Amino acid sequence: MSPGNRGTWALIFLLIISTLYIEKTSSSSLDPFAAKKKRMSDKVRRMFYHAYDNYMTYAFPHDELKPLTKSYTDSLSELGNLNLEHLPQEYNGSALTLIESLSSLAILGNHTEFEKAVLWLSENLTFDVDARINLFECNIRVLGGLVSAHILATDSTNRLTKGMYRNQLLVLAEELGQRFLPAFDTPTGLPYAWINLKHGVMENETTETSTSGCGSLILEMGALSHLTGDPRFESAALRALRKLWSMRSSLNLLGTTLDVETGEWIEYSSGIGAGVDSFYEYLLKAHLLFGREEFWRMFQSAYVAVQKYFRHGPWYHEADMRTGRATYWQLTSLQAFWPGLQVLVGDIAAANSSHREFFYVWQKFGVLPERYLLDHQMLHPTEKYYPLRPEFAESTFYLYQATKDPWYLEVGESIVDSLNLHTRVEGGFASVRDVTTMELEDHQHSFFLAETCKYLYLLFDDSFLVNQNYIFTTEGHPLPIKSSWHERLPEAYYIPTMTYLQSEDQPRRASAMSLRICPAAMPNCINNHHTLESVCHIPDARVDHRCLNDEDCGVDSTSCRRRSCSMAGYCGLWLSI
Ligand code: DMJ
Repeated sequence: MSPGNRGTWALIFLLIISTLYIEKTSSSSLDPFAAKKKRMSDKVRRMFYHAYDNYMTYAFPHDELKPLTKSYTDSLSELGNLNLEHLPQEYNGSALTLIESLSSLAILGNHTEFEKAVLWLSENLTFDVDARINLFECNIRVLGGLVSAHILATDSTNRLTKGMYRNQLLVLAEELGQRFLPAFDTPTGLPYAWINLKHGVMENETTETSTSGCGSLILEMGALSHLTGDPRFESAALRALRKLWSMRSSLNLLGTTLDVETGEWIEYSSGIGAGVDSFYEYLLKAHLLFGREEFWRMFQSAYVAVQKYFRHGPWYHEADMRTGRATYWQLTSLQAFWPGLQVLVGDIAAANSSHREFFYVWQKFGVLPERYLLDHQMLHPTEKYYPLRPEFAESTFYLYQATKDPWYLEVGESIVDSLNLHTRVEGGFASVRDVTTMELEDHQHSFFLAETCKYLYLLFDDSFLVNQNYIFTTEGHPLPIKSSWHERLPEAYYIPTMTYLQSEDQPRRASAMSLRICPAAMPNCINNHHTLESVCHIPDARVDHRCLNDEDCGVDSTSCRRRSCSMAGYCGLWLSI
């Protein structure tokens, strides 16, 4: 070996030794708890990149990855399109999974990939395509993904883009928002569920839509109006939401599907799952993001009605909006977001008890089945699938944020293990077709990158949340809470023991995750947030709790169950609902 070679080998040897030393000292300097969190966040990071890299290799710029065959699907026009009608001939995708990954890349601190993605999208993405898309899906995934990434790109603390950013994502978002507007041109203001991005509403288009379809547009479209100064997006979404709310029954319940031309309900039965879920979520989050009391009032009434008519212990069944009578007794995978929403509202005990039931079902099957029949204690015969949904991980993240109980980290670890065991394949992560056999399906949904991986990562590493308060859209895209977007920040947000920052965009710690949101009508909770009343509480008509009939009784604050009048004339939890 020549002296030159010897020198090179010595240098390589020294480098290896010092790298090993740095790794050893940096992980051993962490306490076991922090080391575990670090190990888990690294594991989730690797999951995200396994899904992302495979998408970029085999599917980009198409919409989603087919991980089993290492190919792609242009699925934007298929989302929500159960009958696969009017599929486009000339559509080659909109890089849906890349758009959905932007905010996750930002959270993982991957500036290079974020910047590359922004450049590609600004040079190549167009919405002038002859594709019929579902307004709700396109709004939460594409518009939400773009708007959130735009805000993150312009936030100097993230340093995501090195001076190359000239609002390209906002320009794209605005173009998309404009293409949404014709959908709202109905006598009721309720938008069509489907719109062709190039040609607008198609002839003979179905007039049927869902409650979540027209009631969960306000975050993305409202944010777009705030960012562009064009009020049309927010107005359209707000008009639809107000109309929808005006259609509630005297019990403050809504149905699941309706007609946008007539404003009549089609399906009167509803719950907190499919077709309705994000409607509730957006009432509360719109209040947090825009600070409007109107949203809070709607949410409060809607939430109380859910607790009163759908809740049965830790479970939620469905009920007829007109009578409040139970219709279907089912647990669905989508319902698992509810405990997370309850954390935002301060109902931690209720959130915890439902979350435990979902975990029980998760453990029973290894993942959450799409539908489980509570009354028969069996799986729904045709809905045995698990398409990598995020809702249970999402609630686990919120509950850990609120309680810091390490048990939720164990739940998170068990989710991560199950996903790796059952759904990880060489070409990405595949959906489960049947939870009883763990047979896989050739589809990696974009929300796996936008939500599932993101919530799991944030569960173990929440450093992204330290300097800024965010709400997460229903697709997991973060939007910062800025006082400049607030119509009026209600007093109920302010807790005197907190140290408030003074900058314009962050005048106070208004995080729904670190503080509990109190009903505005309950001033006590401002001073002592440990003795918060549950938001579902409705006092009995008389202070001595005497009654003539059930109508004189309210809702119990701890269990959120409706009290009824006993034969002796006292309000109490005598009968289960
Ligand atoms: C996501 O697209 C959103 O969370 C939506 O609100 C409903 N669920 C899917 C993922 O399960």
